[in-house]
Amino acid sequence: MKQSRMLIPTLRKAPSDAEALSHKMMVRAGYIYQVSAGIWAYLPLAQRVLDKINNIIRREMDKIDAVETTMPALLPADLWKKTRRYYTYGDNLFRLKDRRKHEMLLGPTHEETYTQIIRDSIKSYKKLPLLLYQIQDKFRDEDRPRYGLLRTKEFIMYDGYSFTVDRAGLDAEYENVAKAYHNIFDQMGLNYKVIVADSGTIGGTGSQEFSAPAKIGEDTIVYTDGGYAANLEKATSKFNGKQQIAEEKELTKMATPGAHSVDEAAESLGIDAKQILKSMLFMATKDGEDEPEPVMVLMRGNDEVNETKVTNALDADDLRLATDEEISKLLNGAHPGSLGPVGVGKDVKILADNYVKVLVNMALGANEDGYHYINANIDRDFRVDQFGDFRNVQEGEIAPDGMPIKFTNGIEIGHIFKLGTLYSDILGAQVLNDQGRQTDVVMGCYGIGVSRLLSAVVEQNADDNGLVWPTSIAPFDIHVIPVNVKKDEQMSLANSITTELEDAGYDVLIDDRKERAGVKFADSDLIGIPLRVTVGNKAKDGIVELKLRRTGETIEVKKEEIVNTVGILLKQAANDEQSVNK
Ligand code: 9G3
Repeated sequence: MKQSRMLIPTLRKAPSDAEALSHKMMVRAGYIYQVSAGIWAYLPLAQRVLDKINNIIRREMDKIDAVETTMPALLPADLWKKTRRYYTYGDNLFRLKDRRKHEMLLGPTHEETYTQIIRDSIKSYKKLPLLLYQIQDKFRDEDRPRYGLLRTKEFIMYDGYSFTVDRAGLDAEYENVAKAYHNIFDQMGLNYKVIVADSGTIGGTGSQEFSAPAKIGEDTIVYTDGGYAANLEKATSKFNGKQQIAEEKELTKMATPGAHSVDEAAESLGIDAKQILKSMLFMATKDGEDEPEPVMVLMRGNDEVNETKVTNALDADDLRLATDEEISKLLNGAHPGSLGPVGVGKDVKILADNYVKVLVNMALGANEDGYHYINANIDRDFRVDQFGDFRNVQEGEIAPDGMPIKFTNGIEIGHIFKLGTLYSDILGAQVLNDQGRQTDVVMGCYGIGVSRLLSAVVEQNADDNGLVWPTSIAPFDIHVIPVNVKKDEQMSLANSITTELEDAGYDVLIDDRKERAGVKFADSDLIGIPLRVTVGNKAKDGIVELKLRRTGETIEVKKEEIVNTVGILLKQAANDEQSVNK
């Protein structure tokens, strides 16, 4: 392929608003172009990487009898109203109307659509199991799109759906897909962790998240060297609270002028933050109930609340902090900085983290600005409706596998779910089973963030000079660079090498542009093709230079040895990339 015919608008500098390495480098290397906030165009080099990733996915899907489809992105709202997701997904859902004012939406995922097709097409268990998938744009109106392709309003997703007559069938498909995911990510040379994830709003039971460690990742992965891994929403640690032994002292109201944070209160009262109870007021909404329910959550002063754990404990759809007005109304004039459970009426549900249970003589907000109580005790001075694990685990605590907890950030690249009959029940997808009885089809759903994968690979592989692609998904295998296109011996050797390598089955990009050598080499480093063949002033002796992008390793070879040497170097590079996961 001639570089003079490619569109690769490389830049010397990254866009000023780019923070993530992958955002900076993929824009600078001319792979992607931002059309608008969260809306990106894939330029020719990114297109080629996407094609290679998709072909790896298709190969692995073929192996597990998954069959490819393509669903419409433009969907009628009615099934989404039936599953109520038209309402529960709020502003994230792109809604629109057609010319006849019919309510439509742009698909953020396709459970409803696939279930509808199965409902209308499959009536007998004999036609199951089925494993369907697509690789297609999804639309989610992200509030804060950022980090290039990592969080966008339109993105490419692989989404697969399994349909079986029973749970055992689902377990089998789920295992096949999980294995296929390992093969896909291993072939891409990705470093990733499989974490027991919170199945969150998709419902169903059981799910696994595939997360690629990266500084910029928005997921916090909790892991140990013993193999435990979970995302922060799910992570738990061995309870190590010790029951405090002290007689209950008299509840006393103390003036703590200007103390609004835990530390200020601890300072003002001269006690340890661990003895201070942090109280937060949330408003929880369950789909269908229009009135949010006020919930106070109590936590040790040095702990952080995990809102997903609270949301799951309440079986709520949405949870948010109460506004100052709501706080004032519900806790008669209380100030957000000195909330507490003492005197709080039954109209506010009170949850407390397990570590609160063992505390005695606590200090906490008096629901009055500038005042706190000391020596507050559970049952005597305030009620707790429900204890539970509502806190974020902290580094160093002991994980369920007995090892100390470590944190890292990760990019969610895949997520697989056991849905059960959630959607087939609501939408009426049933089959006659082998007993002649109607039964809801059992489903699983499986996702890979395909466009997000580009960023994950870049985050894990780029260096200061630009992108470094694993050989399995590089846009080209080899970058042939005639240093001076005006010199016949260089251009003709470069062309013959290109033809020879293409005939040997390699994807070759030849930089035939009339550019200075410095520009060509800088662009070549940016683009990140794994192996470069430089045809310079030794062309007249039939000698060229090979250079591996990842290691910078350079060797000179005679033109007769090129195909052979290239084969050895690329095979070695591929092996090195696979070992990252072993
Ligand atoms: C929505 C919007 C955003 C969403 C969803 C629905 C995430 C939604 C979860 C899933 C579950 C699986 C099939 C492939 C694998 C993931 N964000 N999810 O359902 F309407 Cl606006 O997408 N779907």
